[in-house]
Amino acid sequence: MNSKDQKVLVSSFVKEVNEGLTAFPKYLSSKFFYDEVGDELFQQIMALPEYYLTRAEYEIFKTHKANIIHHFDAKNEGFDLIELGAGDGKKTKLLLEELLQKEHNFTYNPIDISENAIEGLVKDLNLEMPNVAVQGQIGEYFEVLDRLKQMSDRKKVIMVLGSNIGNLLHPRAIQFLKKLCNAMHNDDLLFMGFDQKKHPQKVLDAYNDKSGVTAAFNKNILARINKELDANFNLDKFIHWETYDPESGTAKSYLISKEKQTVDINGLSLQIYFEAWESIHTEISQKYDDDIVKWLAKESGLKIEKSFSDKNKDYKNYLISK
Ligand code: AVJ
Repeated sequence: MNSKDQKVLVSSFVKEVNEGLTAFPKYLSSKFFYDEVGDELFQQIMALPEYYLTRAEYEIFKTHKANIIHHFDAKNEGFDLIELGAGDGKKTKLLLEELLQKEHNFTYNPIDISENAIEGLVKDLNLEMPNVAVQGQIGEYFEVLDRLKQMSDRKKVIMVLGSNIGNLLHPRAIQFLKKLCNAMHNDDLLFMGFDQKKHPQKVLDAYNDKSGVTAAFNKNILARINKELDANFNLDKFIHWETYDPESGTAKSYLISKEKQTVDINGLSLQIYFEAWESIHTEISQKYDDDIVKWLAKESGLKIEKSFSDKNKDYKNYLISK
């Protein structure tokens, strides 16, 4: 990552940790989960029996890859595939393989907030698929969008997989989609994953697995503050807590202080007080249905062209146009 990107990310971490932990009620942004340890824990989450999302999307790609990539490049004129929040790219590789096999002319541009993830993915692809033109970028969604417009004037297909959009509450999701719409030309496409509403227990289990990986993932944000901002959070003094509201479709993660305590964040010259059972809100994972996705699209000047679902109907990918 170039040093400017690095500085932007570091300063947003400092600023937002400061803001979130001095606010009432306290919060931290889930985008800060993904350092090296967080990336590794998220890999473990994707392999958990309870975390159905990754497998569902993988199944959709396996089953419908020919149809999906046909839509990406229906005119066979070539295009740039841009992926926001690419992570390890495991599911995307299914599509890349298919694109290669059908001899489409394309480039792949993965973008992620984690430098570690992007470096790994680019290295990986250069080895496994040397014929794919890959260009990785580090950045946050909203900031990267401003760069999108200036990219080539070929057709663009922008992917946001894994239900990553679920980290945004609807008003922010609409802001994000509007920006995407604004960066798109008429022929460009969005291809997005939206986790669907389902039995509330299944959602709760996915975010509160028996083996405690998700708890460790959530608490890692405190470990990261300890490391990067010279703080002394005792992780054993917090519990991971998950809620799901079937009416709004919003799953929320919290860290809850088991006792009254004080934490020093030396890097911010800050002392944080916790009452017993006070919470830090760390993540939302929104669940959707067709009506909600349709509404989000309409509010953002977009329309749904097609959707693909897994057999269980747990998860859907939507092709969206301007
Ligand atoms: C990567 C944001 C889609 O919300 O399902 C997994 C992250 N958090 N377990 C999700 C996550 C806890 C994940 N996203």
